[in-house]
Amino acid sequence: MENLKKKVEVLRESFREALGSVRGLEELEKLRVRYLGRKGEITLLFKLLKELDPNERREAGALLNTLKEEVQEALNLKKEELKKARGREKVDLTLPGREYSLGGLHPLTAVLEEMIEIFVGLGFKVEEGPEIEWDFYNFEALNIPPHHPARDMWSTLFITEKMMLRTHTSPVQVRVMEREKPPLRFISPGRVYRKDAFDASHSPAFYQLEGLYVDKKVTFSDLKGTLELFARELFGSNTRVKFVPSYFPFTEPSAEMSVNWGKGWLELVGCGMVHPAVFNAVGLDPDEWTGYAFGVGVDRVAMIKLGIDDIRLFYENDLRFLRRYLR
Ligand code: 2NM
Repeated sequence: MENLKKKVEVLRESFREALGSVRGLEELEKLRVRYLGRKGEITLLFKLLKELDPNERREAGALLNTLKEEVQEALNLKKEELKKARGREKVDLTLPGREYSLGGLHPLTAVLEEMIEIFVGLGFKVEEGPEIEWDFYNFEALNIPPHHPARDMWSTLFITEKMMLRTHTSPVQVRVMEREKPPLRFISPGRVYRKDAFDASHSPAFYQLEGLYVDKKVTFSDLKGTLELFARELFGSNTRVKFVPSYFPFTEPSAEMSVNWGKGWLELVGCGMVHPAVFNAVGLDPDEWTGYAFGVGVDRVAMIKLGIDDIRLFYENDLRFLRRYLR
């Protein structure tokens, strides 16, 4: 009996040790056979039971059963552990990577950035400002006093009597002129708002890029040269431009620049020499400073460049449309 107890202890120890060094399911199965198989070490001990006295046999049997259950339990646990580990390692390194979408620029953004790059290349800085503006910056400083009929040129979305959604990005230029000392050379791209219903050529929110150059002795020739260069960069080097007189309250003289496109001309850019009243409003002496300014509708340019005849395509965000113009 004492002999048997010792054997059980020895077996228990050797099993623990062997289990600890098992690395795979096949090794585990071998271990099971070695201890619990038909000729396993524990199975053989059971066969010794019948050589014991019946009263000792009961105690020894319980001892062996406990050992057997212990070993079985430990084997099961280890099996689960190994199965889990094998699942973790089941990675097929030859599979191609999972494709993930990087997305891309909205076609309007792409065209806007192209336009910005042209002016940056010409030495213009980029300035931004608020989309909700004071009457002073959106109108008054731009030589458009309250109740003046020129206000009807913009279908303004008012927030209060003195606050509105900006109808152009000119207020950004007023802010910069107010804040910084010339010479100034910058563009102000951004979103602007008008009280227009959506149709093929109108959107209540659209994009503008305006430019301003203030220095001593700026001439209309400087304006023409810069805008012609812009048109050729944007539409190709054999693009032709023409300037036709126009009217804006904030420039004098004012003009529209048209670009030849197909058989005809497209009015693309409004421009002119900064009106003395604008300089006065921002505290610059109109006898000392001169400047030119211009404004381009980004949506219009993008529609022409991409061959689109409905501005609403830019704002519906139909993925079939957006993907069509992904570059
Ligand atoms: C245009 C056309 C002509 C313009 C004028 C100014 C400022 F602030 F200098 F007075 N900013 N933008 C301007 C001039 C804008 O857009 C069609």
